[in-house]
Amino acid sequence: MSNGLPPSAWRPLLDELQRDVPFLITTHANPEADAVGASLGLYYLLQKLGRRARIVLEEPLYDSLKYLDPDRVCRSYLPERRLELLPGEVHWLLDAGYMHRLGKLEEPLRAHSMRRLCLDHHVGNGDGFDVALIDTGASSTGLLVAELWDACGVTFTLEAARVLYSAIATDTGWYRFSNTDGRTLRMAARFLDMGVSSEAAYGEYREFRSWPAMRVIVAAMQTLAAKLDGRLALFYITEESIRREGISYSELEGVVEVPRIVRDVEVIALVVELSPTRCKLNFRSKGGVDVNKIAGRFGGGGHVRAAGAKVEMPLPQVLERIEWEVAQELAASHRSQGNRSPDSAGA
Ligand SMILES: [Mn+2]
Repeated sequence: MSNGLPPSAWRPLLDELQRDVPFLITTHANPEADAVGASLGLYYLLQKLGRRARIVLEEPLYDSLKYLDPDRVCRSYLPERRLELLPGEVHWLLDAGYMHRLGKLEEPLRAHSMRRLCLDHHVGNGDGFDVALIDTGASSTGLLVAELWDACGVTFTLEAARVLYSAIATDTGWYRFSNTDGRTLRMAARFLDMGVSSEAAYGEYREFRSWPAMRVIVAAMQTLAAKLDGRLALFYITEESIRREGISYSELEGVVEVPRIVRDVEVIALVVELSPTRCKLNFRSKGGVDVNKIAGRFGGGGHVRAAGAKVEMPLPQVLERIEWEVAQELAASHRSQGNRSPDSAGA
């Protein structure tokens, strides 16, 4: 049974918290609920410790995540591109181990020499940070922030419990993915015991869409094609359908997950047409295929099981290219696993 890191692992970060300096909390570009929830969880902890802290995101918080931040703590660097640092301010990066994951916020932060801390659960070397605590065994950064509360000996507030519960739940696919372990569930149980509502958290995360968004989703489902013997689920959303229904992109969050329910699907690709020459790609993997690699060939990236990219290419061309790239990757992954006999592939 693992309850996480040994107490000594927290020492360097606890030492940082001894100093009365302001903290600038940041996370990766396009932040999801773990990135935002962990940032807020850390913000509330620093507040409780009597430290000055603020959160600056690259872009304004997505509409779909505003429920996490009722006090409107999160600020954004874009669109004004202004960032004035406080004397002695310490930079704390969450849910990413590389400065380049900050997107457009990287440059202004690199322009200043400041103390840099990193707390993350991704594979990454944490290079260039004065203190980097990277635990790839943690299901989420939210869990690590929660464990930091414990390491500080501070009792959770309800507002912190709420955001950390959502952070952890999101990164574990609401306790379905392979990173769901006892360490994670024991922490989640404490939040539920405090009065966090699992039902409300899920409702805010997923059940927030409008009927116009549902119509766009229905149109998208009608494009869903079983490619490569049904192992690739490929579908798209046209710019025209988004414009006609007048919805925001944040309402399309999670639509890529829908084809997961098909048994034979190994890779899911959803293409969102942004303009006649520009598309956004979303990839998911259910099995052995590394979609981070596939997204990389389109100039994007992410994780092994979830990745994305933006490309300057018309929709029909993107669809063709995706099928080709996924075919290569499926062939490579099955060669290396040797888990599929030629006749089980089906026709
Ligand atoms: Mn995360």
